[in-house]
Amino acid sequence: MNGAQALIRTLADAGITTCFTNPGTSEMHFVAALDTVPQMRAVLALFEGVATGAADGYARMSGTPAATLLHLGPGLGNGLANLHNARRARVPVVNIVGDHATYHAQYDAQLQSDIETIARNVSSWVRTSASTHELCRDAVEAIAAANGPPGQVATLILPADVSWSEGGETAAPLPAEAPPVAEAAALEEAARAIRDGGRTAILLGGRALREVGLLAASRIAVATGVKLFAEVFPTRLERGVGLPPIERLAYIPELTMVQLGGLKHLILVDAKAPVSFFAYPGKKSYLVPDGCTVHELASPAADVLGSLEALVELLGAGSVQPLRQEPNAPSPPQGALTAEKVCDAIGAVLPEGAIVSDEALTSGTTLPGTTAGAPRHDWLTLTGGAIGQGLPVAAGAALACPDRPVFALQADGSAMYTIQSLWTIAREQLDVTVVIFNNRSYGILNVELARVGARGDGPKANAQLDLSEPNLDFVRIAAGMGVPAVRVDAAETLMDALGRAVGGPGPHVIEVVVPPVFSPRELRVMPYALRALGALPRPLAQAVKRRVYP
Ligand SMILES: Cc1ncc(C[n+]2csc(CCOP(=O)(O)OP(=O)(O)O)c2C)c(N)n1
Repeated sequence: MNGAQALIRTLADAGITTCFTNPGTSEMHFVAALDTVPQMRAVLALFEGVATGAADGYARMSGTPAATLLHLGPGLGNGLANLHNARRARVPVVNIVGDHATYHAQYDAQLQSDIETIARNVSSWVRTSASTHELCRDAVEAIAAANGPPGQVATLILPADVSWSEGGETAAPLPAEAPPVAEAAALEEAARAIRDGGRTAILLGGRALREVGLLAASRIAVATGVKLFAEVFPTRLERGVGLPPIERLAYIPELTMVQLGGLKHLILVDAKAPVSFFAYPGKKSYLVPDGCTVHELASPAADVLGSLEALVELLGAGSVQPLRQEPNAPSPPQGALTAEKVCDAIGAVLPEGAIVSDEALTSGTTLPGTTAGAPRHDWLTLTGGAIGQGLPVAAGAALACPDRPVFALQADGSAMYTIQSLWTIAREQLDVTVVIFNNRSYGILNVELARVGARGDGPKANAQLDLSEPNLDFVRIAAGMGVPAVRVDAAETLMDALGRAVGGPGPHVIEVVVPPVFSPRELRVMPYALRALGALPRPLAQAVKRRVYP
């Protein structure tokens, strides 16, 4: 066996059976070796950001890492934004990054670069394998690091001669260590905070947003009256009929502060204390209210579910019935399309077992409300804020769960970062329905322009946020990559198109042409309205918040 053959076998033996690739010359022995290991599925992506985002989506849904195969520093660099999102999602990813042969490095050939420096930004484990003999031992260490918990990005750099040389030796997977349950002191502290009587909330993130965690947290909430929140951008939120509903923290900090207002205790479970996504002149970055004490029940490295269940026991809430979402679908919309009507339509048709990759951004503002009472489904979001994640994550999720329908709810600007995903979705014949909200703008940046207090919205500034001239034609773009597509601008035709998509296997693209969610007038008053919100009494502020951000 050469190094590459042993490496692929070692990956497969450790449960890594999918590799998202975009190879080059230095990876040719790895490519050639793929056929020697039948368990390994190799999926070509036409841009590295598609490969890394697909690995993220795959891990979110399967719980096991996928591998990526990337070409030296530039290839890894192209994949960085979605590795950043994967890091923030705390999911396992194992990158195999090809490099020049060890003896070639001294010549500083054209593609030579400092791969480790690029890798370190997103990877908590980085190593350049020094010899064929050591390669697979390095690989099992990479896999163990990726698996965590918490899940992490691990990057194994594979020099071409380490890959092609004979003498490869497979290595057995390293035993996984069981993560610790919260210590008695942390459990007692959380229980005391909950019994204290002041307004208390539990903020759930990461793995706590899966069914078992939600059920445990809901038992606590029903038994004690604490409020439950989900982090703003969950990795994977299990929701819909029969599961405990949970309110997500808002993206806009003024709205988050309404949600958190008056809190005396905030208990973190696999989540960080909330901070504002960006700094805004004169506004707070740290969103925990003054006077609120933060308690960490379980860090991302802990046994998160075991810790929640231990707290249920401590509070004597084991026999309490959790809250369960009732069915509740919006009526099918009618007439000229708006983003809100599209969100209603999604809520009306979302089928049982759907996986939703949500990168709808401003157009999806009302989605949390319109889909809350849909049949049970999973919701995957933009964990790291680096756009261009939605389509690759949808592809990876569909590969991980071939029996489940996947919906990519996708803003137009973000779609264009990794639009090549459509080609992979077509080639692998994945059951993905892509709904592209074509509002012909970087809508959220118009909001941000108003909010940061930047003066001046001259023609040059506006042109940076405008996607018309020329209008993007997603029907032709999709068709050119092998995905059948339709464009709709009326609610009735949208319902027909969604009906066809739900009724038959994908892939499908539905381009919906919608106006931006916020009109220029609303954008002008927004900063003042948000400021006024902070001055309202909490119940009133809550009611207003729920109208704009359900
Ligand atoms: C990798 C990366 N580049 C740039 C940005 C900055 N950015 C944030 S939102 C956005 C535009 C989003 O527009 P679109 O996807 O059309 O959604 P809309 O805001 O119109 O709903 C940009 C460029 C980012 N977050 N990530």
